Amino acid sequence: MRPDNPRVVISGAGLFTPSESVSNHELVESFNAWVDHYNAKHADSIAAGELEPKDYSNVEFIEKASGIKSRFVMNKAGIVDPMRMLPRLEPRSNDEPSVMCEIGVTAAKQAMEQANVTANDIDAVLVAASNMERAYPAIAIEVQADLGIKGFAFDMNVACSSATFGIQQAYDMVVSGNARRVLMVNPEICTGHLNFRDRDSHFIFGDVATAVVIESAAHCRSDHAFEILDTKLQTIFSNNIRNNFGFLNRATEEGVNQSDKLFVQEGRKVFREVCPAVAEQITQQLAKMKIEPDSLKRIWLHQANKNMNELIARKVLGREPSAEESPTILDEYANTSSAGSVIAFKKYNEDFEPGDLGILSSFGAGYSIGSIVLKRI
Ligand code: CO8
Repeated sequence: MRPDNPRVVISGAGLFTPSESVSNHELVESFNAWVDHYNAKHADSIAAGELEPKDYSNVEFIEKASGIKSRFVMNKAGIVDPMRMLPRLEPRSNDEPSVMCEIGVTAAKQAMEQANVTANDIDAVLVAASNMERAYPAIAIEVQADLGIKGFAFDMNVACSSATFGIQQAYDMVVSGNARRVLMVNPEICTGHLNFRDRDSHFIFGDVATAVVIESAAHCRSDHAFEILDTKLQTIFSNNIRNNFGFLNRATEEGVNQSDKLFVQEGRKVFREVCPAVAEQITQQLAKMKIEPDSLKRIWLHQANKNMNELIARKVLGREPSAEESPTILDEYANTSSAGSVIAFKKYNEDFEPGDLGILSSFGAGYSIGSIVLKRI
């Protein structure tokens, strides 16, 4: 696509998986205990028709609607406690690494090891994620300092597409010569902004961190590199996935702690609008590159919903995708926002031979869609 540019590669990928996980059964048990408590507490208002009773959640529904069986989390006890239903993360002093920095650095070290690079080889750090645990200083600068990297660093947020947008930023920095190598990190603590009391979405997300190193092929010392043949980004404004948490909340006190300050979505609309847009973007991108969809060895899709991924892969390939062609990690990890497609890439690329092609794609709030065509070199 860009014949005059230097060739750029993803030379290493890393993954941090929390040690704790919550099964659908455990999540539903805690949700239903809270429902019983809520309905008993408001029995009079419910009987008077002033308040709707809450409905139970259901393990079978969750697995059928989403494909999710469990999710890794930073703190299980707080989430499954029906009187709390949110993670409990101990406060840290300003002299300790922040939680996002800590898990990001763990993933970053793995990516750097696979890329066969040290801190001195890297010139820029991006932390790209769907939420940041503080406004400033940037988590990326903290990660940079923790790893002893010189140069510059900044945070960016494109919700579920943060990683693919981050890869394109890194690609551009390498092509322009502004950085020899870029470390792009995705610490996603989704349970911190998930409403565990919302029956429609309480099962969707988990926590994780991923990282990749991006550099020119000429500098690459990795025996595990994938050339970035093309990147394509698209955004289309939508309120169907939204979180109104922000620094102005305190200026309108009546809104503080309301449910719109957490993840909210119109899941059906998202499904209907996003799937065709993603399939079309990938199809057009491949056509422009004269790549037959059938010649792709793998599609590493964003991991939001099993049915969504089957539909997108079917539209792109024009036939039923096999489990090897479009792997899922969703059953075990749930939706981990921007990290999902990178987890799929990390876990399912060992069988690639030089010349094999794949596409890594994300989609989510914004709406935002990113697709990166990769070739094993
Ligand atoms: N248990 C039992 N029944 C339920 C439950 C439940 N937990 N939840 C809903 N139901 C019921 C509903 O009440 C409804 O009943 P009825 O038919 O009687 O009205 C029925 O089940 C069907 O409900 P839905 O129509 O909502 O169910 P769907 O089949 O559409 O499945 C999904 C719901 C799984 C949410 C599906 O719509 C979906 O996956 N949509 C796409 C979502 C998506 O991909 N979103 C991307 C968001 S991620 C992103 O962009 C990043 C944001 C930043 C990260 C945030 C971190 C927190």
